[in-house]
Amino acid sequence: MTALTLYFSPGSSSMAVHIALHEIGVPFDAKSLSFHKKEHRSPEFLAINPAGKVPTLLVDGTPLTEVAACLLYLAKRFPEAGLLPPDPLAEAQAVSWMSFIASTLHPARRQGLEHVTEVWTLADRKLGERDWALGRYSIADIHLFRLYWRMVNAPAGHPKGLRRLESLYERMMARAAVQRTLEAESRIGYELPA
Ligand SMILES: N[C@@H](CCC(=O)N[C@@H](CS)C(=O)NCC(=O)O)C(=O)O
Repeated sequence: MTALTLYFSPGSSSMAVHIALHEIGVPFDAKSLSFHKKEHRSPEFLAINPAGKVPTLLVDGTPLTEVAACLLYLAKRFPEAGLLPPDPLAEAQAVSWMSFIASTLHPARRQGLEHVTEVWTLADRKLGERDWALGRYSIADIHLFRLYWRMVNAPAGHPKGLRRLESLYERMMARAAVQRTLEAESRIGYELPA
């Protein structure tokens, strides 16, 4: 049995890994860190992840960081959960989506609404008429959903009329693992910057 500990902050990037753990249904230790209390800057946490960021997933005591890496690890370690199609091209497409999400969508917010609209319109087009990013449900959808959820729930404006992303959002919100994660994280309380 693999011992898993997730360091997370409600509503932040770590939500994607939290959802994946609930999808898999494996036991894990959940450790919530408060940004307001600067708990991710504590010497204890910096000793685990010197970048002081969540998600950080401890796998049998070894820290794993970055949403994409945590999701890929979980999907491959627990293949029975069906979070990653088994063929190499589909796996590469998942990595492609998650690289795009981490390097293009995630940092866009700091560059203003015009840039946000540009990159999310691109994401909507990339999705095309598929229900899911890879054609079937996968870690790429979990990663995409968390960032989209963050954007539409932020007080700052966000692009409207992204039909395909809106319907992916609805499909994600209907999933038990997503509802469980949102309930658990909102119970602790979101600390989302504007
Ligand atoms: N590229 C990282 C981004 C992680 C990240 O930015 N985490 C934020 C929360 S959304 C964080 O921990 N920020 C705390 C800080 O930077 O001090 C990933 O994909 O995991």
